[in-house]
Amino acid sequence: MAHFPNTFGFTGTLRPLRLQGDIHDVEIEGEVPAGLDGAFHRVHPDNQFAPKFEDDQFFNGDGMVSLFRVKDGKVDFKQRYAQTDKWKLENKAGKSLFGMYRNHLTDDPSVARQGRGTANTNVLVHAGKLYAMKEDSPCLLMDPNTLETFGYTDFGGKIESQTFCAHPKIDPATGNMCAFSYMSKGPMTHDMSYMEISPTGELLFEIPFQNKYLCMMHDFGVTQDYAVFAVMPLLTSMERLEKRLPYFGFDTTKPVWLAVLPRQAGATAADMRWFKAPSNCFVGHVMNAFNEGTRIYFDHPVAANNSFPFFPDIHGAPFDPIAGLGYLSRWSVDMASNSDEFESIEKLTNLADEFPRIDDRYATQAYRHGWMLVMDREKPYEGPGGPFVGMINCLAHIDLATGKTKSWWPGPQCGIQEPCFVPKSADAPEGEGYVVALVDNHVTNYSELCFFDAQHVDEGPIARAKLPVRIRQGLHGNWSTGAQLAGV
Ligand code: V55
Ligand code: FE
Repeated sequence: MAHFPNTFGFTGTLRPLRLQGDIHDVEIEGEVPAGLDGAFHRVHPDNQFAPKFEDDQFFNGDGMVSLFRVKDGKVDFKQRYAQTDKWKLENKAGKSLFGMYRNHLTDDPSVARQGRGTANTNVLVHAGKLYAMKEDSPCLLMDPNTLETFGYTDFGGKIESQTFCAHPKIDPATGNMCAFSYMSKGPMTHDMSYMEISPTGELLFEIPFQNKYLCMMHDFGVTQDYAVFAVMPLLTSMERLEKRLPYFGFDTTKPVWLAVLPRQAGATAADMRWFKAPSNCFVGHVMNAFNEGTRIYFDHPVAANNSFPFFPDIHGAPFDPIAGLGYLSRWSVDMASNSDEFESIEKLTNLADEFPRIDDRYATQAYRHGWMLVMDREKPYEGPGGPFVGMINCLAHIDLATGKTKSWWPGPQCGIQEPCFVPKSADAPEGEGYVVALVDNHVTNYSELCFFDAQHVDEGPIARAKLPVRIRQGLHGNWSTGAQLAGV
């Protein structure tokens, strides 16, 4: 019998969904562009069974993958669990066996030393497979069309790292997947690596290096010539696990670094440069990065202090929701400089934002268009709220050439999930196309996959695929074309 905890991580907007199923030809309002042929995959954490610990993190839920297949103006919906090793062991037992978020000390002895990965953070089609990713474990492969799970990959036995990030980038120039790992040699190791995977899914090279300190390494930047890592003190330690503290805690007294590694098969840790940020801060998801010669630009929301209330200050400071708001900023460093100082820091918007996205055909390159979710505290909210939900309430487009933003608010009952840009055609100019995003009504409990004209999001959706359920708050997702789905 399932009894989920009566805590805010499992009730209200964060009530588990756990629904696997199919809806053929979802009800549409408006018109889905007839020329669109592809799929939007996205994922959210959704515990298969009630958690062993009432205060467990939202981030520990089993990956639930949604697929919106778009073709001929129609949308088919499919949702399945990522069947990780953890999911299979627990499915067999009929209950949770693994304990708290990333704390193996809290696991049932029957699953000692078994993989704890949940594949709950990002899903992306590459080399004909759906890569389902969680940063503490290897990359899980699924069928992009059926959502059947194949299992973890070691890229043909070649990968040294035991983990794989949840934020790889595809370099449009080579088609390579650029990725990294942290705690690569197991929990609490300082080892990291940068790697590239070919368009056919072969590991091309892997460059090991050591991190400055043991912290969350969630996202990174890739330019044509460099891989860029923002290192911030969202720290962890064995001691925290032993004390059953939240896995990460934020330290406002430690420096923030930007580490830059040349993207070459022969590069080593000795080629890496470490630039010191002028002050402690919280770095969010990466919008894009690019370089002009040795000068590197790295765009991402930056907050004055910790953005994660569930990973508290290690010195006991109370969470500050205002200081935790991030603002898209451009950091610049120069590999030709002899100092470890930044060249410049530029705040690109006054909108508090997160979940930045681009036209991915411009990943690693100079670019003009960005999309992001905005936290507009002036807007009213009528739902029950919770971590991430209720506060993220607008979708915005930013034109980085002019600094102008356009935004759309779905109303007081709704939240929005991460947007994803879809080009109008393979050779359309940058930013010409659509943006898809799930809009969740926290009062009626229905979600809609909304389609926007990418540069006119302020005009509201041009079409809505209306689900008869509300999809739980998720993390990340990506668009793939009909050709990619066919494995071409
Ligand atoms: C994040 C999400 C995670 C995680 C670590 O948003 C960082 C950041 C869904 O899980 O494990
Ligand atoms: Fe993320």
